[in-house]
Amino acid sequence: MNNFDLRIEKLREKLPSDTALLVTDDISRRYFSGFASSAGYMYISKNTCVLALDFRYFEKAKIARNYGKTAKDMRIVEANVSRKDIVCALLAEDKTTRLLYENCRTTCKAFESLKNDFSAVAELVPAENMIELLRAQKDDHELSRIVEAQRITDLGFDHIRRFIKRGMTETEIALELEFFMRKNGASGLAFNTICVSGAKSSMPHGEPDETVVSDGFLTLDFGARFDGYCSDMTRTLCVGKPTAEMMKIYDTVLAAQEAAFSKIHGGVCGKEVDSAARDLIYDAGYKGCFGHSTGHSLGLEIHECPNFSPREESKIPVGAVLSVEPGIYIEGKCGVRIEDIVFLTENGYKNLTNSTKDIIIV
Ligand SMILES: [Mn+2]
Repeated sequence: MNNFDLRIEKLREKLPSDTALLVTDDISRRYFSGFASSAGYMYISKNTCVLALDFRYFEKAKIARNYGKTAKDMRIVEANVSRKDIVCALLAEDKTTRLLYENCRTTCKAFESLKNDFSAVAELVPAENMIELLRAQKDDHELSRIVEAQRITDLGFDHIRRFIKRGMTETEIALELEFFMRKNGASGLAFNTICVSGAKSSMPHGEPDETVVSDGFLTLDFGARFDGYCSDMTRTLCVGKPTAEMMKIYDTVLAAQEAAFSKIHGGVCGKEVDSAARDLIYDAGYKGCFGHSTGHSLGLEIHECPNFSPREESKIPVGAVLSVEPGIYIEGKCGVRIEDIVFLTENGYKNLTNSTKDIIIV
């Protein structure tokens, strides 16, 4: 049994005996099968696991399985007849009439197609967040990929902090960072790089453009992708000498991150971590200047559940990987965000980000 087989086994523990799951989402399918494709589906029941792929992926998947890169206890079939025919035959074999579907990841149109295909033979049951709950706890295979993605990201920061000069454009800096990470092993980006300077740093999700970098903060929020897994980090640098007010903002964000860290351990309630950071920022006089959550889970997707947010009532499990990214944003003026990613353990956490947080003055 490899990691993918174990994920399928964990899912089976949650599946009622008379129920099968139809996995249609690209990410969910990759999570259980180990194979990435832009189309296809999986049928998983207590006794059966089938991955159906079209001609474009069939040969590639067979090779991947021969190299041990996919689940072993899984049949790979070529989808050369309709999904309806293949899945109805599997349902009949299993004598199952309840089919779970990914209601959180199904469009209205795709749901119509599910109804057309299966409502005559099975009851369609929403899976709700069953898969997402499993994905919240990363296994060693996943953790090693996130660690490697973050290693490349840290390397990228070490490079770019020396590269940045007054007079460059934001786009120029973002491109250099992205090219460097690709050259150093990233298979792609986890998300579009944020590189915002001066007054634009007040926009948490501002985009790099032809703005020329001059005096003020410069926020870089970026991440490499490695074998499908994301990393995520933010550092705010200062171009020119920071004013006393700028240093106060920077130090407050740093202290807020420390306050969040002090609460983190496996089983902590998500909103408890958020309020540690948020209260510190508000108490320092920046109420209304921190309008996003303190952190989010990440893995195959850059934003996963659960979160460190004011609305997160659930307990964050051991094995979860989340960002810790408080910020202060003063509209029209400036902004600071500092972000690391952490792996939750029984008694605390391990910080997976290794870059310095001392203010860097360019
Ligand atoms: Mn983030």
